[in-house]
Order: sequence, then C-alpha cells, then structure tokens
Amino acid sequence: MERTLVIVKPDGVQRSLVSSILGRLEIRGLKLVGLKFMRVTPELAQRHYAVHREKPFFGELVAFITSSPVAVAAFEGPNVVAVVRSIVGATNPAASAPGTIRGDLALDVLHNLIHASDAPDTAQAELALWFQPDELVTWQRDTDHWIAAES
Ligand code: IDP
Ligand code: MG
Repeated sequence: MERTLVIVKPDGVQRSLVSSILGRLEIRGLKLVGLKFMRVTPELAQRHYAVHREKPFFGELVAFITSSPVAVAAFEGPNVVAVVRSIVGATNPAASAPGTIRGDLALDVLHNLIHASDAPDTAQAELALWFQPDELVTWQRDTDHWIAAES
C-alpha cells in the first residue's frame, strides 16, 4: 500500500488549522501511519527542498519552513500520493480550485499551508528523511475493508 508525506507548514500551525487540514485527509479514508510535531532545522529544510535550491524563492522558503513548528504526518492508502495532491490543490492558491485545502484556506504561494509529496518515489525519499523507520506504524484499521477493497 502506498504512503505519502504531509507537512502542515508553520502558517497552518499558527492559524490553528492542523486538525482541519489533517482531518480532510483522514475523513477521505486515508490511514494515518505517522504523526509528529516538531521544529525544522535549517539542515532538514535544505535537504527537503534541495530540488528548489536554485530557485529565487529558496532562501525565503527555508526561512519560512523553519520559522515556527510544523506538524508532520504519513498517510497510507490506494493511490495516496495523487489523492492527497488533489485534495491539497495547485501550488499557487490563486489557481487552486475551491474545495481543495489551498483553494479554501490560502491566498499566497509561499504561505500555502501544506506540503505533500508529488510522486511515489519522492514520497519514499521524503518519508525516510522525516521519519525514523520505527516512527511509521503498520496497523489494521477495523474500517479498512469498508473504504477500499485492497485494504
Ligand atoms: P508544491 O508544494 O505544490 O509541491 P513546489 O513547486 O514543490 O510546490 O514548491 C515548494 C514550495 O515552495 C511551495 O509549496 C511554496 O511554499 C513555495 N513556492 C513555490 N513557488 C514559489 C514562488 O514562486 N514564490 C514563493 N514561494 C514559492
Ligand atoms: Mg513540491
């Protein structure tokens, strides 16, 4: 079963939106398999956003993600990477569809509330970066077979 990394960014934590944001993923039927609340070091921020290091916004992105605590979650489910990205919405909230997290709750491309892995291979790498193996919990949920046949 596929897994993905989700981060409620500092703006989501400061705006008391952690439960609202993670709740949208939970009520969709996705299974929580990891959860923690933490400060992000500059080293972790730079590794997480390494693909953007040549971008003009890299400095402000690292400053933003390290500015205040974040909530980090791992979710599991069928096609979870693509499903979560569709719930999150487009990177720039100005173009995010209503009904998505960013389209309903955000206005600014930097302060767009949530990170979600963009492909299964990046999800695996990001989960390994943010979670120790024993922090990810494999468990049977009693409702799994009501949510997806392959659970
Ligand atoms: P994503 O979060 O939708 O995957 P990416 O293109 O991977 O978007 O960019 C990572 C993060 O960098 C975005 O979520 C946003 O916070 C920030 N970002 C992206 N583009 C810009 C920009 O043009 N200006 C400022 N920040 C940006
Ligand atoms: Mg991205």
